[in-house]
Amino acid sequence: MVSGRSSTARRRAPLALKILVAGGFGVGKTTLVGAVSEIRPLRTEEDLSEVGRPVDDTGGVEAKTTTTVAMDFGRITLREDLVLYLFGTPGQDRFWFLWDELAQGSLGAVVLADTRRLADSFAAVDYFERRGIPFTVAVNCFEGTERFPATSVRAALDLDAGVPLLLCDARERESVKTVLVTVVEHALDLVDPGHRHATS
Ligand SMILES: Nc1nc2c(ncn2[C@@H]2O[C@H](COP(=O)(O)OP(=O)(O)OP(=O)(O)O)[C@@H](O)[C@H]2O)c(=O)[nH]1
Ligand SMILES: [Mg+2]
Repeated sequence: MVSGRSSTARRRAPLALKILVAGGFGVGKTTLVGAVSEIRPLRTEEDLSEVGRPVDDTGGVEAKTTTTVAMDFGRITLREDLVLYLFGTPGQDRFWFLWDELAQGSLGAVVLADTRRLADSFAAVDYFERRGIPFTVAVNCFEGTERFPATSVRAALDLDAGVPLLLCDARERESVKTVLVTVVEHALDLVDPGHRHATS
């Protein structure tokens, strides 16, 4: 039987997966989405104002002048039949109410971490653990910061043995792509242990 246009189109449609990019305030989420997105990333940056000072914890990132107030959005084609839609979460506590909405339908998540302020990533790790959303931790290596062995970071974050942890530079496309491939592989391993490696 000759297949119609719609079935051909269906066959060719790439697999689209939703990935969250989470982590504490100023850890590099917006930077990460911008580094890999092949479309102009949607950003929702607002100035960090004096009004927000009492509620926004800017300790350690005093040079930061803006913050994400809703989400970042970007897209990357990992392979011709595999597209990722990236949703960056806002980093500050006052935006927690948005997370459940953003997390809906996501395959997995990256938790970005900064070793100078690891505790800022605890909430994101807890969030994904509680909801059973597969996640990978990526330590964003800012220049001049001390490098800690992966085992210490794992212990500090109290990660389960199966959770991948890797180092990255959120500004570097290739580095971020490696993180995203790890997220997808890990998530697919959990949801479908028999899957053929979708990103290889
Ligand atoms: N040196 C260095 N600077 C970085 C890196 N990643 C991000 N930055 C800088 O750190 C600052 C914070 O980055 P953002 O990407 O806005 O962080 P964020 O996690 O989106 O912040 P919020 O949305 O406010 O929580 C920006 O000034 C970036 O240019 C990095 O890997 N190395
Ligand atoms: Mg941001």
